[in-house]
Amino acid sequence: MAKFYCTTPIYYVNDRPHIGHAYSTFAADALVTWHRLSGESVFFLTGTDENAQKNSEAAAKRLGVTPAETSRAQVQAYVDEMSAVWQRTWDTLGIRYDRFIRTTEPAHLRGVEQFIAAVQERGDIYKGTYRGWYCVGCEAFVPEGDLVEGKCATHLRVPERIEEENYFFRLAKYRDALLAHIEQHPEFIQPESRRNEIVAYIRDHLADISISRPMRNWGIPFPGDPAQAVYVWFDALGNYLTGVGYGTDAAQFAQWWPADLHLIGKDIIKFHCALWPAMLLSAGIPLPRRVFAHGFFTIDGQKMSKSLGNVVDPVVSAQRYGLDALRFFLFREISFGGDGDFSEARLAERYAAELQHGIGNFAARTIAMVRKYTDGRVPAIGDRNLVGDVWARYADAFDRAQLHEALAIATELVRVGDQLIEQERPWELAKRGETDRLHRVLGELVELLRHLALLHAPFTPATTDRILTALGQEDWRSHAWTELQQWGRRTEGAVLRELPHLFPPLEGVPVRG
Ligand code: ME8
Repeated sequence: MAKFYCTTPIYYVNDRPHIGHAYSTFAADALVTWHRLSGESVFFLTGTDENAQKNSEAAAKRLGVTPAETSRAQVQAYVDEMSAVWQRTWDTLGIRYDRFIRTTEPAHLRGVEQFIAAVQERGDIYKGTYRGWYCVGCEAFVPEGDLVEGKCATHLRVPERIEEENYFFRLAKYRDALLAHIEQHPEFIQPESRRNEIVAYIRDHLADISISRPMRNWGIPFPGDPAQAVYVWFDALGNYLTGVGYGTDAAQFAQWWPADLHLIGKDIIKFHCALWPAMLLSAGIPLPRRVFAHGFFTIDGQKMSKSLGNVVDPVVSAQRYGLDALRFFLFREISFGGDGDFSEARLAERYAAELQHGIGNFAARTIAMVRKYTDGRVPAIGDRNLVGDVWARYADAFDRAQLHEALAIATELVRVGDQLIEQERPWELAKRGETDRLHRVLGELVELLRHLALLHAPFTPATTDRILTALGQEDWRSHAWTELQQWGRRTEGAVLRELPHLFPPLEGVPVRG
């Protein structure tokens, strides 16, 4: 059986999840749902990145003391509490992950130790002196030439000046091997535009990298030298291995590795497409099959930031609009892979036009007409296939991780259904007593609605369940997806149930103007 092992970034716990984090996690959930429904065995990993300096700074800030004054136990208590917030958020948002990994877990620590031992054995770690800048916002060493007026261009803060002895990883040694791998595996980095960016970076800028910092009160002790802490990215990237048993469960690891897809945002592509594969090459571990970097979105045209006060809490948005509506909006509005914008006014517009008056209306009308004209019993469904090549195009979009395309294909069926209703006007057929034709049309509408509900499953799972339950198909998950995709007679003779109001009108939400 084919397997699909998919990961999200593991998020820092120095703050609560916002809509950007939810976007990556919803995307992974949609992709994983598609693969799960396709009958593949799936492993979906997400979690929290806890050994970062920025987490210990956040803990100190919360306590109102300096980082130097906080104890390891205090930082641990903080990350315990915050990690639980993240996990609870994904639970509230219906994310069906298989494992939620925390990088402070003993199993992760063991795996990181084993990994570093393998890299050491290869002769790829040496002691040297690092002189330069470290940005805690990036959790990265910043080349002098990248500073703008002495500040990190992303975080607009002056980085820490560092001059210290620490351990280095021979990253530059892997330049040619990385370039060869990328050339031989064009699918490794997607979208393509990002691949070109990474190739240029590897070719022109790859240099050895410091992978330890002096141990303060936080981080994983460097094996054999507890006065140093493992550089956070060197431990965090390893979560993709330790999350499926590296260092603790060889059978599980053999079952899932290599990862089929690392889903990330474009901000962390260098770590995932240069440092990470080089680390794996050094340790003698096969590389992941694919890294897909989606774009970043702004909020009403502005960068999301605490100081602007425009940070969108996904749980609040889901409460206001409904979880399905939020997921639907994100993948309708933003091309997956490109940058975009999130705006509540646009969300409200799409909600009204495409959910309330689109899917909601079509489903309600179809079911109401069957209940009215045939006592709720689904008439015979003819052989005229009204979905055409929709499933083939949809599968192709998913194979390319083009989530917005897949969803756009799903929504096409609303138009097909609405047109059929307008052309045939079932109420007039009923009036004229054209029963055969009326029944044929109603059968086709029900079958269209069934396909429409299935196609929406990765995006609006609750809506899919509601529609399919009304069609008497509540056991749909126990059927093979390929069988469900056939145009056919599954619902013939079923007695339709009442459909709950799928997308009631929104009250008190902003309208553009
Ligand atoms: O970088 N638009 O964690 P992080 C879209 N711990 N996506 C966004 C976004 C936005 N405006 N803002 C954030 C880290 N994201 C590391 C990762 S992995 C081994 C370690 C998403 O908490 C996007 O997926 O800063 C981005 O890559 C991620 O959040 C960064 O999350």
